[in-house]
Amino acid sequence: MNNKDINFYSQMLHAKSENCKLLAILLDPDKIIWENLENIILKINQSPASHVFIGGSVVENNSIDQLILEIKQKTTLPIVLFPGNPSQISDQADAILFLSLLSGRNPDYLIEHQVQAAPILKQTKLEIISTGYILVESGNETAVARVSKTKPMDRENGSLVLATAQAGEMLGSKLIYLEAGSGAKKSIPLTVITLVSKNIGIPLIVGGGIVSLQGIQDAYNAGADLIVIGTAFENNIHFFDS
Ligand code: 1GP
Repeated sequence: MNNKDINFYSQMLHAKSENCKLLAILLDPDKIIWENLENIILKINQSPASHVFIGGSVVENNSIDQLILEIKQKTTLPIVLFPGNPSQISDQADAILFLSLLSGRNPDYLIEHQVQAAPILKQTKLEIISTGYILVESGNETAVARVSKTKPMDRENGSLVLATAQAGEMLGSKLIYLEAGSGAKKSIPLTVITLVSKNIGIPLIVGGGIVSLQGIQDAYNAGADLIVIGTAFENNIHFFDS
């Protein structure tokens, strides 16, 4: 069966219940070199990726629709929007992470962008997945912190990260995304991944600063259901070759 016949959230629930791990490669439309796209997709098809995520904190070009159409011609992997703001919505994708930045206290990223996005999303066929998005301190200022003007959570304070994730679940989030930030020096502490995954009932996405295959394995072992790899693949499309 084509994996597009199964919706994204069902895949996430299945991954969590069956302990079969998922992997998303994140493509930032601003950073894609179009001449390389064919090779990039070829390498994605050869990799263990189960999904392609599309998005970025500041996507400045208007090429998301075109990028997705091009990608869809060359892969059957589901395409999930991971938008930095409502301008990054595209009906060409299969699903969208409808994010609320729960770690921050900036109302624009908690609810304002979502209000702006709702009427646009109503016009699309996208599968919409409410996602509690939690930014955790990672050793350097990341684009998410800069653009959202919010502080990341203390990486040593796992219980506060957990309480935030649980609040998200109680508010109706269907997924929790623990984010260290793209290009983070330090990825999410394994202890925090384990604490959160063991104490929420919804699937867990982990991303930011994972730069080795061992790092992926460690985050899976700690309890991540889906891992997002952006920078490591962007810098080296042979990242998954071994
Ligand atoms: C960023 O979690 C993703 O939102 C991926 O981060 O670019 O560090 O892999 P990296």
